[in-house]
Amino acid sequence: MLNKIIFAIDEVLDKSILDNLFEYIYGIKIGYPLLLKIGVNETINLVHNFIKNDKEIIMDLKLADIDNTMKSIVSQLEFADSYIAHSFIGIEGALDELKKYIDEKNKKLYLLASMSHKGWNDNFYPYIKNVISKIDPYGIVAPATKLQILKTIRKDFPKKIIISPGIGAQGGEFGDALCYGADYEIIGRSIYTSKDPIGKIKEIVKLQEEKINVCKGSNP
Ligand code: NUP
Repeated sequence: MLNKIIFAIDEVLDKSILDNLFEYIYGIKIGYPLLLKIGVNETINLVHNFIKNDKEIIMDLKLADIDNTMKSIVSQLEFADSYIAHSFIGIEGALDELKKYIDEKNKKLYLLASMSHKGWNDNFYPYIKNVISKIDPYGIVAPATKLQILKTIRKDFPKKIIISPGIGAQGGEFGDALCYGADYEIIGRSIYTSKDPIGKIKEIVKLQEEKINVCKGSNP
């Protein structure tokens, strides 16, 4: 079975529901909404089975500050495997030290290359691309709502892991990002607002598989 879903949990949900989704999920992405609603310890309890079984836990706080502040944030969230930071903050005094710190802890850094909302300005992409090339993160976040920019980012960074949000609730179609170069699709509301999250995630996996079968071999 295809295992290409990173589940974005931005709402409090029942631990038993989450545990029932286990086999369909590659990893979990946690951000401010959940951390602020239930706190760090409750969040750890909620995703306990995923931590225990080595599923990737991605902390999406879109770090965008000076090095010292970002390192302090990361040090308080060591249950995570990976951290997402903005690229626009630049290298010296920010991403250089953050990357070093995360490397020392054997954790992973993802940098945002472009965002999924309409107002994000991709005219700055050449600057962002330069920052990403110099920092050399483990992975990149790139939007499923803008498939051409996703394709460009994949071409510019052929070896990086690309994770892609904007599917379902934001309009992207399930499976499209996988065809345009993403390794994983980040999906939140489509699953956790469904009355039948397990039925929904099974349906999503099926749609992803169908899309991949069609685009495989072709060059979108
Ligand atoms: O460009 C981005 N767009 C985006 O939606 C970068 C992100 N990190 N996200 C996050 O992905 C967003 O904060 C949310 O946690 C998730 C998408 O969730 P949903 O729209 O599927 O509910």
